[in-house]
Amino acid sequence: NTISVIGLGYIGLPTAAMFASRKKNVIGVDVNQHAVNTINKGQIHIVEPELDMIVHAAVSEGYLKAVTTPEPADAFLIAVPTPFLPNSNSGVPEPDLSYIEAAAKAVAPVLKKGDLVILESTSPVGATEKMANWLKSSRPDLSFPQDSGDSADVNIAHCPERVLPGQVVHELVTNDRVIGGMSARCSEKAVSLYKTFVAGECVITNARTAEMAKLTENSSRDVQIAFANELSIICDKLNIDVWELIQLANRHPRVNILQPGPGVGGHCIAVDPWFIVSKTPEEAKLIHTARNVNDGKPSWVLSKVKLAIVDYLQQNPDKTVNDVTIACYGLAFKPDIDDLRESPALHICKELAKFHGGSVLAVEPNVNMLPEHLAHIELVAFETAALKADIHLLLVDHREFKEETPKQGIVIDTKGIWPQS
Ligand code: SAJ
Repeated sequence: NTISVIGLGYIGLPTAAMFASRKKNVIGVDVNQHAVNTINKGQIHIVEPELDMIVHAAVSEGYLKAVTTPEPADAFLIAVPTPFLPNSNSGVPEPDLSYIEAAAKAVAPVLKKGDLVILESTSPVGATEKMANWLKSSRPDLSFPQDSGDSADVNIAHCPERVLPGQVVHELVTNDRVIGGMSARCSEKAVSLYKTFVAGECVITNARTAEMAKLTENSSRDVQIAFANELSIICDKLNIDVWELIQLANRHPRVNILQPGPGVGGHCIAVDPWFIVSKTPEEAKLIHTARNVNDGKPSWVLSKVKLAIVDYLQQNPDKTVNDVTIACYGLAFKPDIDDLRESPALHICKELAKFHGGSVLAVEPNVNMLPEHLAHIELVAFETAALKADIHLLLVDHREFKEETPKQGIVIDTKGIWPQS
């Protein structure tokens, strides 16, 4: 049996590699020629612990190859991005299904009777059915489950990925899987495919519920983080240490508040709730508000920095604003990773560099150099920033920052890891 994975990114490549590690023949497909070439050399183009070894073994043993155009297989897993379009007419970001549409149209010509097509990409409710319709319109000679149920020629399911970046290899095996078949037979076929490497339980539902389950998981986290972020703003006004407060409240046996921070980043939690809001804008009030609370947090942090600059100049009347050095500690979207994409910390640092006339330094122990478009931000060692800066802005609770504290200057700690002055 041959398995084809369409989209060799953060989810597709590890998934392809897991099947290959179980001695399945896997054809990975990606439109990015550089990614395809890198994988065929047994290397990886993304950062994920342990993945390099698994891909290297899979390619050198001949179980995994990468191509740019789909080839016939027995199962197709689609793991392409589903970004959102921020400037939609409704004012609410709308999901962009064009990558799924392109993947479906690329796979359609090689589909044959008995094949299984699984959508893994995080998708708005109804996307699996849309994908099924794109396949159907390209292949009128085959029958599909939206018309033929269990007797369809092609089986289709939605099985959303739920793995945590940084722990993908482990979580792919151990997490439970939600299997949303468009018919009972679709679900059964999908379960037996995933059982190749999934040790967690494969729980069967329908495609729409599976789509909503994934969106619900990430929206639940977003709403809970928004609660913590709102608390942090309230506590700041009331002169209460929010981290002490949360620790105290969490001693209650049925309370478990998450941690505030400079905002919510990453490619999932700040995106997926919009898929619910855009579908049901009237009903999704809390989910919508939570998104706004979390998206508003970086501006609140910036306003705190502006107040700190005023404070500093009052304490140092011989200085002007251009003499004030600000250091940002952490640029990644969460602790102990090097991923700077969709990062509120990076956004805050970039905004500071734009409006502040004095120097803005950045400390990011997980990267050696900044990409070219960030060349105006000076990357320095912790010791340099701690010594030089007048205002210290802690943005990410990286391991390294828990071990050292700046000894002078004004501290703004968005993660509550440095002792309060
Ligand atoms: N964050 C806080 N406070 C917290 C926890 C997180 O501010 O208490 C922030 C982080 O700093 C980060 C953002 O939230 O900026 C998201 O980080 P995360 O660790 O919560 O999640 P992701 O985006 O790395 O991965 C999530 C996971 N979903 C859930 O935990 C429900 C993962 O399992 C999903 O597979 C992934 O989204 C995805 O691909 O959808």
